Amino acid sequence: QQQRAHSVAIVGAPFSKGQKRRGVEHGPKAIRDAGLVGRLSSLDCPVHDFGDLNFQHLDKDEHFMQVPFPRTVGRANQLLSSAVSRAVGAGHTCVMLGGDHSLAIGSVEGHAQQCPNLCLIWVDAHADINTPLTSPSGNLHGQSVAFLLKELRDKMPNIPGFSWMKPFLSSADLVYIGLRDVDPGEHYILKNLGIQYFTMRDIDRLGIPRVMEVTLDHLLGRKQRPIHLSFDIDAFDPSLAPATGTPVNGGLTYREGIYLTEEIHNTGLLSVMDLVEVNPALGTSREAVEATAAVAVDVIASSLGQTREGAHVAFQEIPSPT
Ligand code: Z70
Ligand code: MN
Ligand code: MN
Ligand code: MN
Repeated sequence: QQQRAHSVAIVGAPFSKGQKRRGVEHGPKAIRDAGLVGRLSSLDCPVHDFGDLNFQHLDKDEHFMQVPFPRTVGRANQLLSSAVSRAVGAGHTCVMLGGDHSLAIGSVEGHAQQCPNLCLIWVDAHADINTPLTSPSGNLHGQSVAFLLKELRDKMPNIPGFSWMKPFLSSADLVYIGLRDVDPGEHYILKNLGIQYFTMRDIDRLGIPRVMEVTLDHLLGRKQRPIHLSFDIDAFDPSLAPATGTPVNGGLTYREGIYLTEEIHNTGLLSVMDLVEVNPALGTSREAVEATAAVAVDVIASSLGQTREGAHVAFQEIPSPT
């Protein structure tokens, strides 16, 4: 029942060029300042904080179609990919702190180098599956999944900065949870590829326990495989996580988010987790920023084994007064 906690590697990714608002590069610091390392250590996880990656902004980086900073985003993801691959290869469960959600390209790619049979759970208000030809904004954080999927290979132009990677994921190996702001092109892609997804309406109808049951059955069935959890903080309701670039009303409750991550922990298969889009510059107050970061720490801890029923890490017996 009680599994031995794996060691955890923390990789900070202070990067914001996948979208147009500044501040999300300070997400890793906000999440660490909210006590991440202490919380994971108290779960009996040996924690290795690899610190923050050092991303370069490339000077000559013209738009590609309407996509800004393609080479800068591509290079950042290449660097992140090798960091995640190294952490997983060393036997750690890896937690990537963003930064914007374009970082999932490198995080999932690096994970797949070590675990080619991984599956992906994308928890987000958004589907992030635009191609450069469907994207209304051009922003790469709204396109991450399109880079990963083999089924979209022929729909993706050659974007400068991304020649180092090839799509590797099948659409059957992906499930979305929490969607409520999906662009028309994205909706067409989801339906056309038959991707399994649960919108907030589905969660209203089924309840989060059933959603997790179907999600895990769809991805794992009878076969065990590593899980990549890509968690965009904007999946939560903005009342809980206001400090983010694109808040959308009607998101996950705190208890839905915790239940979701407890169920992922209980599989024993979580291998890499991204926690992205915490933007400390967008809170209306210091309290709003700290609340957002605290929720981020809570879902990371829950994914890695914190339980609401408590744990007897420090106890082998009930202390006697004598
Ligand atoms: C929109 C786009 C997005 C996050 C916004 C928004 C995408 N679908 N993702 N905020 N985290 O621009 O593609
Ligand atoms: Mn456990
Ligand atoms: Mn996202
Ligand atoms: Mn989002």
